[in-house]
Formats: sequence, C-alpha cells, structure tokens
Amino acid sequence: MTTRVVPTNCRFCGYLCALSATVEDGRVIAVEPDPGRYPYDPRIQKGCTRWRAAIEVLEHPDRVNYPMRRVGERGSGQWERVSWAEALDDIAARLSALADEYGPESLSSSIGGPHATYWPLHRFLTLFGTPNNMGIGQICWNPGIWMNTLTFGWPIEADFNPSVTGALMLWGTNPAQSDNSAFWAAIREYSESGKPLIVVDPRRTRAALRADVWLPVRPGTDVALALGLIHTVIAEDLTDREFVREWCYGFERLARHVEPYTPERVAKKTGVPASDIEEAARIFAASPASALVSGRGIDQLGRNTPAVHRAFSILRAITGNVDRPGACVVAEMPDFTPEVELELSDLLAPEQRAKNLNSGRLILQTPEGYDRVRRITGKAGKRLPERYLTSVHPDLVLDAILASDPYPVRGMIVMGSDPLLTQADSVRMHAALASLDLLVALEYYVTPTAMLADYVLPIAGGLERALFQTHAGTANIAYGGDAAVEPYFERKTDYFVFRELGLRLGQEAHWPHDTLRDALAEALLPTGMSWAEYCASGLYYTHAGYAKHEEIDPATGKKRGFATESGKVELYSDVLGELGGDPLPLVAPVAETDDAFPITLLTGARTQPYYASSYHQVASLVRHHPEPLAEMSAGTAARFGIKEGQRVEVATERGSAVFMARIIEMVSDAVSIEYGWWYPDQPACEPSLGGMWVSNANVLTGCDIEESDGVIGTWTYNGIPCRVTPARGGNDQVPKGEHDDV
Ligand SMILES: Nc1nc2c(c(=O)[nH]1)N[C@H]1C(S)=C(S)[C@@H](COP(=O)(O)OP(=O)(O)OC[C@H]3O[C@@H](n4cnc5c(=O)[nH]c(N)nc54)[C@H](O)[C@@H]3O)O[C@H]1N2
Ligand SMILES: Nc1nc2c(c(=O)[nH]1)N[C@H]1C(S)=C(S)[C@@H](COP(=O)(O)OP(=O)(O)OC[C@H]3O[C@@H](n4cnc5c(=O)[nH]c(N)nc54)[C@H](O)[C@@H]3O)O[C@H]1N2
Ligand code: SF4
Ligand SMILES: [Mo]
Repeated sequence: MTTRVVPTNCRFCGYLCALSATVEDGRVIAVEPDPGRYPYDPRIQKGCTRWRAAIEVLEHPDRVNYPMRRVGERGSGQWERVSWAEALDDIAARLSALADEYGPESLSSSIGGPHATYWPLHRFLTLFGTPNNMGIGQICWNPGIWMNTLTFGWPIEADFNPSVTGALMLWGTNPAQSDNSAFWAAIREYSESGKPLIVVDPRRTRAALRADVWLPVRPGTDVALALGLIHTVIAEDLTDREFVREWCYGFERLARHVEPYTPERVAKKTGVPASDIEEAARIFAASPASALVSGRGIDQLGRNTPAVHRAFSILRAITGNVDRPGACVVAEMPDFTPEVELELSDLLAPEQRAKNLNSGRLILQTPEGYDRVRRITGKAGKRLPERYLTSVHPDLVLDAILASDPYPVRGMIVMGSDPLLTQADSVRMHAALASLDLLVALEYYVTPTAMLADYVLPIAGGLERALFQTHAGTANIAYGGDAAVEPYFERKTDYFVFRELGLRLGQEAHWPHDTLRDALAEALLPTGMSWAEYCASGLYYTHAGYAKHEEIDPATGKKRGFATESGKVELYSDVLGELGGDPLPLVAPVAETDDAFPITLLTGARTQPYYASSYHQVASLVRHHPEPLAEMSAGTAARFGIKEGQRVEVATERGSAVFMARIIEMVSDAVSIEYGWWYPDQPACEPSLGGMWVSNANVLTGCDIEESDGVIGTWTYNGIPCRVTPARGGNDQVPKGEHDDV
C-alpha cells in the first residue's frame, strides 16, 4: 500500500479552491483545504458545503464509468457498454457521414457554464468545419464582454478591494448564494468597515440586508434606473470633469439623451423612490474608487441587456471610475496562449464560417460583428475569444434541427451542459434533441439530456484532471493545478475525446499533445513559468496596472489612450450605430402582464448548494435544500391565497411547473423561481426523463429570436408574465423536507 498527500483543486465551482488529497493506491481517501495555494484563504472553504462531497462524487454510484451506446428506442433508457475504440470509431464514422450528406455545419455543439475546458471541443469543431456552437453566453458573460469592449476597447475586471474601494454597488448579483466565497467574504469585511454599499435587486438578498441603499427595482426596468443615476450625476454636476474632458467621447450627446430621465420619472417606471435614486448616484459619484459589480439579474433581460451594460460603463466613466484602484481595471491579454489560439479559430474555412446561423440575424454576435470589433482591438494587438462570442442562438439551432431552416442541423455534441434544463423552451428543445440523427453527451451522470443520447461518454471530473481556469483569454490570470489521481474506471478527459475523434477524422497535425496536461503545460510556456511552478502556487497572475491610457507610447510619443476608435471611452458608440444598434442606451419595452398572467416571473436566482442543474444526486448536498423554491412577497402570496411552505404551480403561456412557496421581502407582483431542478431518483427514460418536467423553470421560458435583443441575441429569463396558484393535486408532487437558510 502506498499513501501520498497530493495538491489538487476543488471543481465544484469556478473558484477551484486548493485542496490536499490523501491518496492510497490510486484512490482518494481524504481531502482537506490547502491554505498554501491559491486562493490562499481557508475561510472560503469554511462556509462552503460542497468540497466535502469530493469523495462522494468521485465514487458516486450514478457516475458514468464506461462508454455507453443506446440499444433501445431513443430515450428508452437501454444501454450497452462498449469499448472506447468502438464508441469513437462509430461516432467518427457517423460524423463523417453527416458531413458528406449535409455539410459539416450540420453538426452543432451544446456548451454550458464556466465549469469545463471548452477549447478542445472548439478546436475539434473548427477543424471539422462547423461554425455552430450553441452556448449560454448570450445570457451569461457575453453582453458585458461585448459592451465593455466597445466602450473601453477591451473587457474590464472589477478591482474591488475592501480596503481601497470607497463605494460598492452590486447590481443584479447575489454573491451570498452564487459565490459564497472570497468575494462574499470581502463584501462582508467591506460592509463591516462602514463603507457604503448599494444593492439593486428586486429581492432583499443577504447583500441587500447589509446595504445602505437597497433599490428594489421592478424587474426589467434597469436601463431606466441606470439612466436615472446618470441623469442625477450630470444634473448635480457630480461628474469627474477632468476625466470626462480628456477621456470621454460623446458627453454632450449623452447629457441630452439622459435629460428626460429625472429621478421622479424613473421612480414611476422602476418603482424605486426618487430620493433613493439620488442618494445612490451621489454615493457612487462621491468616492474616488467606486466599484460596480453586476450579474445575471441584468444579463437575462432580453432586449434591455446590452443597454444596461452600456449604461454601467457610462456611469463608471463619467464618475472617473475607470482603470483606477478599487474601481475597475481595463484587463490585458494573457501572457499564456489565449483560448482564441488554442481553439485554432483562424483555421475555419471562410465559406464555413459564413454559415454561422447568427449571420444576418444578429449584429455583433456573428463572425462579421466579431471581425468589425477585431479591427479595433487588433490595433492594440489584442483579440477576443471567438467561439464564445459567435456562439449560435438556441432558437436558430432549434429551427435548423426541426425545420432544416436555413439548412439541416442533424448532429449535436453536448459537453458541460444539460440543455433540457438550462436552455430556454424545454419543450421545443426536447422535440429537437429527440429528432437528431446523432446525439453524443460527454457527462459525469446520465442527465435528462444524456437520456436522449446515442452515446454517453464517461468524463473525468474533479480531482481526476488537470485544471487551467482562465477568463477565456480576456485577462492575464490562470489558476488550478494537477489531478490528484488518474481517472477512475474508464473515465477520460474531454480533451481525450476530441483528440481521438480528431485523429480519426484527419486532424492529426493539430493535436500534437497526447494529454490535456501536456497541452496546458505548453500553453503556459510563454509566461516563463513551468507547469510544476504553476501547480505549486495554483496561480499565474499579473495585475494589468492602472491608468494605462495615461502612459506614453514610445512608438508615437503620445498617451496610449483607450483602444477604441476615438482613443477615448466611448459614451457614444459610433461603431454600434454603424452596425445598426443604438449608439446610446435606450429603454426597450418589456412583456406586459395581463389578466391571464398578471405578475412577473424571475427565473434562476442562484442558491447553494446547487450549481445550475448539477448535484441533485449528491445526497449530502440535497439534504441542505430538498425542494425547489418559488419566492414572493407576503402581499403577493396573500393576493393569490398562498402560504409559506405550500406547493404552488407557476405558469406562463408556455407551460407550468411546481415549486414550494417561500415568503421573502421582495418587490410585489413578482415571483422568483429556482432553475435546473430534476429528480435523479425518477425513471431515467421517457416520459419522465429524470423528473425533468416537474419543477423545470425552463418549461416556462422562451428564446424566440424576434423577442431577443438584436445585437447579441440575449433572451429573457427575468421579466416574463406569469401566474402563481396553489398546486392542484395537493402537496405530493415534490418531496418535502427542511431547508437550510437560503
Ligand atoms: N431559466 C434560467 N435558465 C438559465 C439560467 C437562469 O438564470 N435561468 N442561467 C443560465 C446560465 S448563466 C448558465 S451558465 C447555464 C448553466 O447551464 P449548464 O452549464 O448547462 O448547467 P450545469 O448544471 O452547470 O452543467 C451541465 C452538465 O455539465 C456536466 N459537467 C460539468 N463539468 C463538466 C466537464 O468538465 N466536462 C463535461 N463533459 N461535463 C461536465 C455536469 O455533470 C452537468 O450535468 O444555465 C443557464 N440557464
Ligand atoms: N450556488 C450556485 N452558485 C452559482 C451558480 C449556481 O447555479 N448555483 N451558477 C454560476 C453561474 S453559471 C453564474 S452565471 C453565476 C451567477 O451569479 P449572480 O450573477 O450572482 O447570479 P444570482 O445569484 O442569480 O443573482 C442574480 C440576482 O439578480 C436578481 N434579479 C432578477 N431579476 C432582476 C432584474 O430584473 N433586475 C435586477 N437588477 N436584478 C434582478 C435576482 O433576484 C438575484 O438576486 O453564479 C455562479 N454560481
Ligand atoms: S468555493 Fe466551495 S465549491 Fe467553490 S471551489 Fe471553493 S470549496 Fe469548491
Ligand atoms: Mo452562467
């Protein structure tokens, strides 16, 4: 028997907290937080329930351990175990046949949140010749990346630091549940020091409970609220005049644009008292280091999302909170090989790239939009990741699958995602996935989506693979480390799967590294740091520095400025105008409630210990939170005859789902439901598909392209007309249990 203690990382959320694993004969028998490596703060793990489940997950009886091929009807739950060689040979042959019959664009991927390493998939798709990658970027991450790049020349990162930041505004983000770690600990430290905290959220979250000013905004009216703050800053002459004069483009036009957004008018629209709007604006403008951190609350507002991000950038700029300590930094390209190069995006043939389903339907989230912005960032030698930012809109993928419009999509590779639960419009997604010629899922578990697959391939997860987490190449940071053990059973890395398929399909030249670890070690080489050094500290990072626009460029002898077309922060965006968008942020109409659907639905506010659709089979986690919740105010509950703890049915024009009522402090006439719920103990076949129809928020949502924003394609998860009623059939649809505080 050999026993070793090895450094490794938790993989249950994006933090990748450092762990030390005790390994006996190739099996992990214990894990402990490791304060010696990034993120160096054991307090993070202290409040976190998940890392303790690492061994339970590694050994979980529901894990997929061998390649499985469907034998019965699609969705019948009948599988046979096959060898890796058999599975890969057959998948490669069937992909080839699809490419021959319909063209390589008939293959799409489905990717999910930031819990997986997607570039091997993207490299495979590029070399295979398909531009179609269906993701969730349009409602997570992409809007901020696009809008900040247009405004500042490159994405920004918050520079929140409890000892430097003088005012913090959290807008549509709830770190107590979604982060619950370093950031939340820093917020507590900050607020305990007595410095001002502003929280914009329809729900009184734990952050809002600490806030000096809580702005309980009516869902979806955030653009008007942000314009009201900008109006106040300008009207009360609270701008950073020097920064505006020297570094902002389009201030006069902005000032005219926001004139009508008086606090009184904005109060009527948003439900936030005018005096609170003024107070928040004054606090934010008064500090020389104000940080604004936003989240999914505003990334999922359909047509209003790009405008909110533009308004945020403008608010930061006119108050001088740009590239300043404690406020935000304009990030830099990484020193290591960025994802856009690992993806080999430039190798996609132009005629295939032009077939991207978004082309002609959206203005930025397309190859053409990407190229327009690349012309700007390219002048500063920078380049954004391409696959995420041209990921195709799910509505267009569904049309291509179900109606061959504009051409057929017949195959899908699902990696790191569970589209039946996490993409909008589950009913149509189900019809589409069930009708494919080839569906392959790379998974840890047989999820509802995997239940429909032709192949489920067993993937190496936490503690079983090397990690190199980056901000997709938009910042100079990478963190993670080595695996603790070789993968158990026949599990393999995602990288292995795409390399092996690539080798079978003529891509040999582009897969020089046998293992993910070797490929990552090479990506790190340009930094001068070795893989061993990286694993020892868990981090490669250099701070981008501040006020880089003031630096003198030796080539020109002039100030470096911002990497935009005007060289300044673009309050007014000519580029957006040229492309057919709005140069200044405009309020778009939101869906109206009516007699049938009289209140507003919010979906997906995060709760511990779940992560999207994940961990519902992990008993030690489920016990903390056994049921999906629907939150509403006491007034709203009374209006519909609902009591705390009662089963309720939430319905939209698309369908209905069942939740447990919880009464909280929040705006009235709205209900907020959890998302990602399924029941792994229910039958793993049609029609149940792991209980996915019972409490799935996305049975209630839609992603119609006509109702999405036309710039990026953001659809709506927050702000949908709905109704809530006591559930028919009593209290037995979903199991009942005690909840930890959420
Ligand atoms: N209604 C509504 N819908 C939403 C949202 C919302 O707020 N409301 N939020 C959206 C957002 S922001 C996001 S990011 C998405 C998240 O949506 P998803 O990313 O689809 O959801 P997850 O449950 O995180 O991951 C799905 C699967 O990936 C598997 N997995 C995890 N890591 C890996 C890996 O490394 N490799 C492979 N092959 N598989 C892996 C897990 O077992 C899990 O089954 O949901 C979106 N959907
Ligand atoms: N426990 C847990 N942690 C997670 C995840 C998870 O599923 N579970 N998912 C991960 C992922 S993929 C992501 S993207 C991040 C997301 O992390 P966050 O961005 O922090 O997302 P949430 O925690 O959902 O917080 C969103 C907040 O927006 C509010 N909101 C809803 N509608 C509106 C609106 O119209 N206007 C405003 N201003 N606010 C609104 C909601 O009430 C909620 O409090 O979390 C990550 N961390
Ligand atoms: S915060 Fe918790 S779940 Fe996330 S990486 Fe750290 S220990 Fe794991
Ligand atoms: Mo996300």
